[in-house]
Amino acid sequence: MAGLKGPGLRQNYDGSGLRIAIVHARWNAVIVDSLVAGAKKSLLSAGVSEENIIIQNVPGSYELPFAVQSISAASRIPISTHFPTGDPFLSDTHPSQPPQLAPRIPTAPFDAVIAIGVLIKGETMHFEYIADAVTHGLMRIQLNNGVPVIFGLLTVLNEEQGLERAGLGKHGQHNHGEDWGNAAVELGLKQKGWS
Ligand code: DLZ
Repeated sequence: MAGLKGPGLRQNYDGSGLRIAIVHARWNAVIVDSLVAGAKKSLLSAGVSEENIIIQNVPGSYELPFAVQSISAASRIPISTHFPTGDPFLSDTHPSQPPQLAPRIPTAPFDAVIAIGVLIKGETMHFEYIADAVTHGLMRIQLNNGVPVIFGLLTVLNEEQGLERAGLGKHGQHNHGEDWGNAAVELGLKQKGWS
């Protein structure tokens, strides 16, 4: 039975035709790494293949919108328009493109992007400003590009709250990253067509 909170009963979506990017911040790495692992686990169990899960990282949560924008905007343009011989990020040898000109962010299309970061409240207003900017930035990016962005930003008051939501706490809460992986598969499929 579904609980009062959470996304309700899990739907069985087939993610085998999807390509999903996970972009995560490196701040609060123990919590973030567990959330990323949870998201990846859900993607794999929905049938997304390992090679179609691309994981990128940025220093902190404030950098998430820029990275997600780079990936999402490129997702609207076929790879062949950028690079006639394929995606240089994913291949070691790329005859038509000098390595120094190859983009550092993968350009192949993604059906959804999961943005993951953990903001822990401190003694200043820093937390509020970053949480607000990142939240609005990610929403704007998904609406502008038409590529779903899954909101994996935890905004917690202390480390314990973060650990709980990453499945690492004393109270045995589940790993929210798993929900985000499921949401990416569902929205990735719905982005392709609402039937
Ligand atoms: C600076 C900072 C602080 C104080 N706290 C966090 C945090 O809790 N979580 C997080 O993801 N990032 C934090 N950062 C880093 C900023 O997000 C950002 O990387 C820097 O301000 C550089 O733009």
